[in-house]
Amino acid sequence: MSLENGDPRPYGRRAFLGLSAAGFTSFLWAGPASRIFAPLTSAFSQMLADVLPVGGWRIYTISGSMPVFDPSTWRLEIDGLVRKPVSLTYDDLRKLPQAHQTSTFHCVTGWTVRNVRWGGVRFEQLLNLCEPLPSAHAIRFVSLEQPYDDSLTLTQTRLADVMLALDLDGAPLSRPHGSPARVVIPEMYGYKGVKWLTRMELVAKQPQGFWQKHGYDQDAWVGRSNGL
Ligand SMILES: Nc1nc2c(c(=O)[nH]1)N[C@H]1C(S)=C(S)[C@@H](COP(=O)(O)O)O[C@H]1N2
Ligand SMILES: [Mo]
Repeated sequence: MSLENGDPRPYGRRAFLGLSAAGFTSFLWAGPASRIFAPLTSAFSQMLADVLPVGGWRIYTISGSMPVFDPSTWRLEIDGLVRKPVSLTYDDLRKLPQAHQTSTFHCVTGWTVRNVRWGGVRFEQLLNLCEPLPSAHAIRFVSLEQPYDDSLTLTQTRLADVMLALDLDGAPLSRPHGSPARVVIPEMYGYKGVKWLTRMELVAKQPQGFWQKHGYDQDAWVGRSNGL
């Protein structure tokens, strides 16, 4: 998008890391080494990640802190353009039909994790509960980590391998990976996958999400968006 507009700013890996270094600090929390090395700038943690055994994942936050999941207070609010706003507990989500898949994860900065095993709930289940109004066109996903948000069209949430993940590689999501719930859309870059999800707002028009405000494409198709 930026290239078509003749905008010379270098989006993609360099700009992403540049923004992080400028203030959106990304920490490497995954391994024991994180206790020693955090806080670090994103660029440096990325270098370390290339040599440390963290299973291919780089743990990203925009705030440098990670929300804590408390099952007694956590809720997933589904509201906006719906007939029935709902407020779901973690148990409520677990009682819905659970789906499983293995897919590849791509971050726009260039790293990939293959054969990720996700478990969780298809969005169809959640849409059945809240009954979107005809005017609803997209879902805005809001993180407990403010101000991180992003959105998908309803059509995108109905792709066969898109889900609200609760499990990663056979275990409930860990805190660094976004416990208790994160959005998964393997066809798009990882920034569309909001971690520490707490709210789904049904909207008529897709708003600019956190990374869109910094120049990244709304549709983050792997290999086709301006991340390259
Ligand atoms: N709340 C929140 N969600 C987020 C991010 C973030 O910084 N904060 N980073 C996104 C990006 S750019 C990527 S690549 C993935 C990284 O997932 P991981 O931290 O589990 O490796 O989370 C996505 N979801
Ligand atoms: Mo990313």
